[in-house]
Amino acid sequence: MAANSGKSVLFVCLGNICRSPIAEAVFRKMVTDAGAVDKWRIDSAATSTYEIGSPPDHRGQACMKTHHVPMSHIARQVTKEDFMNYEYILCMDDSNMSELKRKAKSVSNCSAKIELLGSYDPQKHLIINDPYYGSEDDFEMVYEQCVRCCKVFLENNS
Ligand code: 6LJ
Repeated sequence: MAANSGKSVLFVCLGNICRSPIAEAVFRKMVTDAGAVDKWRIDSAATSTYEIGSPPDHRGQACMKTHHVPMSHIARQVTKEDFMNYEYILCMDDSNMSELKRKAKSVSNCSAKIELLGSYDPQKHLIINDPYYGSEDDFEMVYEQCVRCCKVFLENNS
């Protein structure tokens, strides 16, 4: 096998500008620091079309700068191919989950495991709430949840 030994994860939220690009960036940094970045395909996407083509929310960018986590992404919507090409699709809330399950029904060979990222939280905070109408503190909370969950997800897949 060449650069990629087959591990893959797609992080998904409503617009792909707040939560999922943070999760993607946090996970990529962890995997990079663990020396395993070549083993993984990592991306993020939206259930909606709301922000296709947009960079991450400026509050999330500020939060990532504070924590020295590189983040570079342009929002895109999930595709049918994503359901066949990713081993894991990790989403943030119940609304994301129902949208993904609904979309997966129109894919004949959906092999992805669709799960809540929060299901990996050792502190059992299951839902990662949409901070779009929230404050900087809400983005900080998203970041901290992503760190806890991504750490366990990576441990489970190492
Ligand atoms: C169709 C009607 C909605 C949101 C977001 C919320 C709203 C967002 C957003 C997350 C990421 C045309 C588009 C909702 C990016 C954009 C404003 C409305 C977009 C919603 C409900 C509760 C809490 C947050 N919707 N954009 N327009 N989250």
